[in-house]
Amino acid sequence: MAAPFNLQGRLLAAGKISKSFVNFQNVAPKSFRQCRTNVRLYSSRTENSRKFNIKIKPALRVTALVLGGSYALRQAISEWNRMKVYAGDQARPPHAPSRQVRVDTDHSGLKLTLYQYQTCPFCCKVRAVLDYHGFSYDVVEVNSVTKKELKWSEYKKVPILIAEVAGSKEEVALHDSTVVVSILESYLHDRSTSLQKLNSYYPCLTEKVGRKTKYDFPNKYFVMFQEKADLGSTAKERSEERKWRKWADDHMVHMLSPNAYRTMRESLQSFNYFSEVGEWEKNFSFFERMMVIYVGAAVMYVMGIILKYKYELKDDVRQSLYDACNEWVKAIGKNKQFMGGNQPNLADLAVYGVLNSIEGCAAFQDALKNSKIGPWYRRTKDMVASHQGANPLHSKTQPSETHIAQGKV
Ligand SMILES: N[C@@H](CCC(=O)N[C@@H](CS)C(=O)NCC(=O)O)C(=O)O
Repeated sequence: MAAPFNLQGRLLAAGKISKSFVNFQNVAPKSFRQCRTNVRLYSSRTENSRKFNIKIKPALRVTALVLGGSYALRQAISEWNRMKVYAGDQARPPHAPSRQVRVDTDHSGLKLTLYQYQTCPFCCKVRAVLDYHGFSYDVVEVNSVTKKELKWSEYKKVPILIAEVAGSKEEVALHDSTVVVSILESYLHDRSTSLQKLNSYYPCLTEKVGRKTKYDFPNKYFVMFQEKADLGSTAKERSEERKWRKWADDHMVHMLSPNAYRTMRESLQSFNYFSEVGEWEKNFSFFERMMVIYVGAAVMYVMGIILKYKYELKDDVRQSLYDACNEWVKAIGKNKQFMGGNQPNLADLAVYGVLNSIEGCAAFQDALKNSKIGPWYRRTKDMVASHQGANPLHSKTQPSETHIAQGKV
């Protein structure tokens, strides 16, 4: 076949450009013609309106001005309200907490409200950090079907943590479990930087994929701290901590669905467990609850199979779960209690949170029996339940006007 001699044809043949590029090139001149027509139309319209303008009566002008002005004002107010809603400000309606966690020794000065699903692994991660550090907080259980508790928020995922410095009346809505954890940790190390400021260090990139919005927070594994802050760990340890926090999100979490919903029977058992600990009886009507349990179990059984292939789990998905558990225990090493040494670090709490979400499922019991994770899991659970990380809340730098030379842990 003769080689095409136009440039487009050559590039296409050489694979340097795609067919869609060529298609775009082909429509471009048409759009350009359309564009020129539009310009002509526009200029004749402005010409007409100029003539009309000359004849317009003053009263008519005032009316137009008032109408136009009030329309603009209404638009501005609704835009302002929308922004307030997004910032999770006054527009967030009060929700009676489903549960309140109170820790006597909490001196953080923060009023926290967690919007969550009880057994969502990302929410469990956040609760692990809140409990370990001994924060008091309110929990608002979100109805996963109607999501009515999140109507005020543009971000429709859980967890969302609303944080308010006591007495300030200014609250900030923190999104994404990893960002929430990094912000809380940063705050514990330096209370001179406001939560709003800390939140601004984690910009959110959004991307529309079909009807869904994807969120990305490129900084999320970094804890922000002042240059001179003593974090009690080396840069290498912090890099290791980041690596395993990411592993918890990108690997361990993908073990959950194929294992918790491995068979229809297991899927139903898992959903009944979620219903029990999530107090669905309180949060759903009877029919909603039955629908979520039975339809949810069936849907998630199918999803479990899809996810098994997507994340390339072994034929026996349990084996992949055991492998992940053993990989984690191996990463901690024989001489350490936790990855963080004598105390759990954020990676310990992340892996713990993820596994904690399926604690009542058969998959978790099997993992305890057939992998080496048990002793570490129980140690971490004890540390979390007894708020062993609460001390930093008292010993942190007090709010001050000092420099902000934040770095990344
Ligand atoms: N990367 C997010 C993921 C959060 C997420 O996907 N949460 C799920 C619940 S487990 C959710 O809210 N999905 C949306 C829905 O239920 O409609 C995080 O770490 O917080």
